[in-house]
Amino acid sequence: MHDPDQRPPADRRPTRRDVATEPYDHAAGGAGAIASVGRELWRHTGLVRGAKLLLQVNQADGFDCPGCAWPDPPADERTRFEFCENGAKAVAAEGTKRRVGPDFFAQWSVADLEAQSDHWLEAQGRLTHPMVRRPGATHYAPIAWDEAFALVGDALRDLDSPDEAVFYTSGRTSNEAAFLYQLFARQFGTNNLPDCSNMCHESSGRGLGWSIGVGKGTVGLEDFDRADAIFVIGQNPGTNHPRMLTTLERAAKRGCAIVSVNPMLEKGLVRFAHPQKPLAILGQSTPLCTLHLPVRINGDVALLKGLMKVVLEREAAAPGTVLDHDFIAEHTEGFEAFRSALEATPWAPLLEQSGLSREQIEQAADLYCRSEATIVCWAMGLTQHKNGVGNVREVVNLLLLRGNLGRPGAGACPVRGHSNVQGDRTVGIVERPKPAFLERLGARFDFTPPAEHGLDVVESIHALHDGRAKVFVGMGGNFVAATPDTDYTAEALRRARLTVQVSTRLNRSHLIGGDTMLILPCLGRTEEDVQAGAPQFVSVENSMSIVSQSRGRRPPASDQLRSEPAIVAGLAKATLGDRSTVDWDHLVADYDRVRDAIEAVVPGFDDYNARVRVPGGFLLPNGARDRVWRTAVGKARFSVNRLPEIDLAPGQYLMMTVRSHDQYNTTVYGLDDRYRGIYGARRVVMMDPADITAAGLDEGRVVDLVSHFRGEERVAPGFAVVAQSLPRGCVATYFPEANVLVPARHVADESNTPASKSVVVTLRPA
Ligand SMILES: Nc1nc2c(c(=O)[nH]1)N[C@H]1C(S)=C(S)[C@@H](COP(=O)(O)OP(=O)(O)OC[C@H]3O[C@@H](n4cnc5c(=O)[nH]c(N)nc54)[C@H](O)[C@@H]3O)O[C@H]1N2
Ligand SMILES: Nc1nc2c(c(=O)[nH]1)N[C@H]1C(S)=C(S)[C@@H](COP(=O)(O)OP(=O)(O)OC[C@H]3O[C@@H](n4cnc5c(=O)[nH]c(N)nc54)[C@H](O)[C@@H]3O)O[C@H]1N2
Ligand SMILES: [Mo]
Repeated sequence: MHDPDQRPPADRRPTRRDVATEPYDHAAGGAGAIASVGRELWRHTGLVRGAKLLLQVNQADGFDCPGCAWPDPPADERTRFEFCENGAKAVAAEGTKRRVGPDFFAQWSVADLEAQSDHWLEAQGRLTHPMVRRPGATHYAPIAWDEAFALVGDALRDLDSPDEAVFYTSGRTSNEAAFLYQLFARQFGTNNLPDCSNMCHESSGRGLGWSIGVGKGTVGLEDFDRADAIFVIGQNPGTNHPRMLTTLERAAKRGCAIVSVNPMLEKGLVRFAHPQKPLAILGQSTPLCTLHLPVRINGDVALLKGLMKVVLEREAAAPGTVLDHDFIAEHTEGFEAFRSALEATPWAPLLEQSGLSREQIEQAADLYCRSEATIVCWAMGLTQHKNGVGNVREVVNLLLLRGNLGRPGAGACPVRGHSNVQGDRTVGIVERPKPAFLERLGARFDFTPPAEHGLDVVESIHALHDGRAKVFVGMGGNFVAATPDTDYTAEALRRARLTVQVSTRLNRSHLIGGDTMLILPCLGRTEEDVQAGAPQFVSVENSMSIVSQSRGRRPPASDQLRSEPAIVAGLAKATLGDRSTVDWDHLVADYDRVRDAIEAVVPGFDDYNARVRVPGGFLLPNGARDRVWRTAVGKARFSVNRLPEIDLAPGQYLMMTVRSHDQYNTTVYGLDDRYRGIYGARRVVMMDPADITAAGLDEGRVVDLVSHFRGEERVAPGFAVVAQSLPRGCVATYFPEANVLVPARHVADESNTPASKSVVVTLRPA
């Protein structure tokens, strides 16, 4: 499972590795970004073709960037260049000229492919034909679409119960495909619909749902133009949401305070030069960050509690001037219990656990108290901890104190990952569906959907491992590489009878699977989708609940490719046959019909087909934005969250797994991490220079990483030590190389999200 490019040979294990490190002292973005895009386009698409493709990104009549879920500016404010360096890499990868077809699979056995690195696999190009690896075969062989569908249908019908099948979704799937996919799974009879959200913002959904009655953010892009303070907690926008930097830059220029809470001083938040503005290339950059708080890993609850203690102290010193008493009285519940718990919390553990001084926390509190409108943004640094849901609830506590919800310039902003991960949930990709949703789905299609809750990602892994699940279908994504506990998960997938991957490019999940493995190649976002002779478009929902259309215009990578909706229809027909109350062919022949069905089932999609055609799309309703609280108590709720227990024995470190600047999740574009100044290697462990010295190590030294969980040990061999400014006791590695160290049972309370940002490790000399 390890990247063999970088794995030390077992017999001759080096003790040092050359990793070039060089401090990156330029602004983020700027000329460095342009050079990097140029290289990626050249490699995959050729410059002219690539440039044409980029002009269509995020245009009202083009396709939605397959990169992140950061919203686009209103249609009339878009420039010709609404893409970022990393979105450009994602587009280039999809538009690659390279092809992985039957010849390729005849040449390469599955075992040979397994020995290649993830980076190499993805770089081979686009999948062109349906392929099957039959039981016992060494190679994949071509298979006709109808035969492939029949194979899946037979396997599914053969199961003792529909709950023995698992239907995974990654967040690039369009609303239309996702809706059909969940309809298929539920007509088949299961709610086993795990998705990448389970590993991503599930903690946000749970925390926000409990606290404010909606599991989504409450701000729009326009709020960033009115905020006085923006907190960015546990997020690295310079790399993962580069277009957000443009928004932050605008805010910083008009004097908005920007506070970064992050163990690392992420480059993108320090200085930013807009890569599409010539002046920026000449070196004029905006200082973005007003205050950086280098919190210890998982020290956020402690920090937020400290910050709120200061807010309460300021209120006590000048009553009536700090808290929004009217808001608290009218809109919230639980304030007194929250206040007394906080007052009873001593400072010492808060300072100890956050790793910050009281002065640092007071500085942040000053900015918060002075701001009349505050937005808090966050991402994986808050969600992927045992107390991920608690982290999110503490963020809401902070916002509630000064009424920072449901008014201009203020609110909660969980910044989503995949470009349609939010939309997939909205249209029904959820393993714990609400009864009202099932009722409307059943009524629209005249059947009784299963009511029992299904399996999430981690539960699916265990079920496959135990034999409770036997068939795995992946609608996009790279399950084996993205999930925790790589060896355990790989074994789980190998125990399946059948694993099916609907994919655009080759990845590890095509090589590690069940007795029979099937690859169903699909169209990408950028490609023209024609059904029944007519071109179609799909729709997606961004991080701020705006639904808009996405239309690909390029000729497909192969004439064999089918669209995701068409593939779902094929699978459904072959599986359900006459049992189905859905006319799949009719539905999929015109995506307007799918959208009509979504409108009938999901609230907020009124006039879907008309409104999605308006440039810029439409906003879905969101109670909390209008101060309508759909919580169990009808109000927004203060919560009391325990301080996490972080017990590190001597020699142990808390490890976070993060993304480099040169990857999209499990897709590794290259081996450099420009803003962090790390070049040419990904099997590295980032440590503070003081920790390196204290441990008797030096830069370049190769160590094995050992994780510790409930007496179990997991080992990842051969990581080179690199220096990076971090709080003492905190280290960082890259996802997915380090996933082998993340125990599948080390998950967040309530959301069951793998706690991949707080893994206890020791370093062993290699
Ligand atoms: N180019 C590119 N864009 C992407 C992706 C990609 O891989 N590449 N992935 C997409 C997806 S699916 C997602 S979910 C998002 C992910 O976006 P991010 O959440 O920004 O991604 P990570 O690299 O996981 O970064 C987490 C950040 O949290 C910090 N952090 C870690 N632990 C803690 C902690 O305990 N407390 C605090 N305060 N901070 C902490 C890390 O230092 C890091 O800066 O990006 C999306 N966009
Ligand atoms: N240790 C650790 N683990 C993590 C994380 C972490 O921070 N640390 N982050 C987690 C997070 S936030 C997430 S979201 C998950 C991501 O988990 P996934 O979504 O499962 O993984 P990706 O790497 O985004 O999936 C990439 C694959 O999707 C396929 N693909 C690309 N475009 C399309 C398309 O248009 N259609 C279809 N059908 N397929 C397509 C390609 O074949 C590509 O190989 O990983 C999680 N795992
Ligand atoms: Mo994600």
